[in-house]
Amino acid sequence: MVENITLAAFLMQHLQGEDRIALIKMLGDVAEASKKIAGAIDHGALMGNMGSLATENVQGEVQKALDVISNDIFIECTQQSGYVAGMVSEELDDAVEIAEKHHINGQYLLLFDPLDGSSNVNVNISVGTIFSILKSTNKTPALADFLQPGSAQICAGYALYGTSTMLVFTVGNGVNGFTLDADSGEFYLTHPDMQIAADTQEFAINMSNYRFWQKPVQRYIDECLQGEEGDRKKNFNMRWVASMVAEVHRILVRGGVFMYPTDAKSVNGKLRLIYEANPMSFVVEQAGGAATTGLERILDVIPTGLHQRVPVMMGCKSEIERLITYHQS
Ligand code: P6P
Repeated sequence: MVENITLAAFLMQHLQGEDRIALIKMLGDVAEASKKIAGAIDHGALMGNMGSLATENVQGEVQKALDVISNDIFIECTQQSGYVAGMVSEELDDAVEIAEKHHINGQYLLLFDPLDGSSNVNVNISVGTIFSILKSTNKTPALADFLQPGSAQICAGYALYGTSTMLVFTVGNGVNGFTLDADSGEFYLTHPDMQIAADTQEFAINMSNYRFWQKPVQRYIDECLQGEEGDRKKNFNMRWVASMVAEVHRILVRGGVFMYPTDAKSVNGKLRLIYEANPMSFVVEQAGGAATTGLERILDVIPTGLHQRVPVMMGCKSEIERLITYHQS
């Protein structure tokens, strides 16, 4: 804990600019939502909420009970801030429009994945919530307002429901992490100014897709596996949690790269651009890392659909630069 600095105190002391009051309110609401989602997960098995529903989301993925519960909690906690004009959720086909009378103070957009990695909840592995905040030029947002490139984000971050519950976010001047004290219900600054290590010996990728990858990715992984006998002349370690939030958090804390690239099964990869890749890319870049599709900076991609997917490689800048070079040759 850093000098007992609560989230609220940090926001009051550090946020500046025209969006200051809006972000203080919205981040407070996101923190409240993450506390309630953490509680729902903790009690999931006790409440019989660990199973799957008969429904599928827009991605065609079977929804877990906690997917829907987390989605409802997030919307309930954030829709009445007076600043949010619209929302996009991984769990909902269309954008949620907030009546103008409920956001007289501004028109911000909240894009989120309420429970990323939810297939892990019933095996008790860390999951998370990912969120992104944009500004709309229209009091009643149109589809185009949600389809801004990631470089337009004013705030992004995640809640991690792991061995402890954390909230990690950026507003464009660095990344800070807060840990929930369950006894008091307060988030405390525990990870100030998070920075991704300049070098790494750790990569995260689902190796079972090896045969489907394009050559540049196969080359990169082959060299990691060849270790000190190969061109890299150093040994690598591998991790795969199947929970993007947990992987990215590990990379912020101890370095590494996270990869969900194009593969022959899914030409645009698996991860969604506007509420997974963009917010995590903003955080990673603000922590001194890099994030690419292999062909372009993720934050420069112009979205064409609310749920479009994009290839993702992010983390230690030198490793991402190597991957970009391999994709160019
Ligand atoms: P696979 C979770 O479903 C997710 O969207 C990410 O959090 C995670 O990194 C990835 O998919 C896991 O995918 O194919 O290994 O199950």
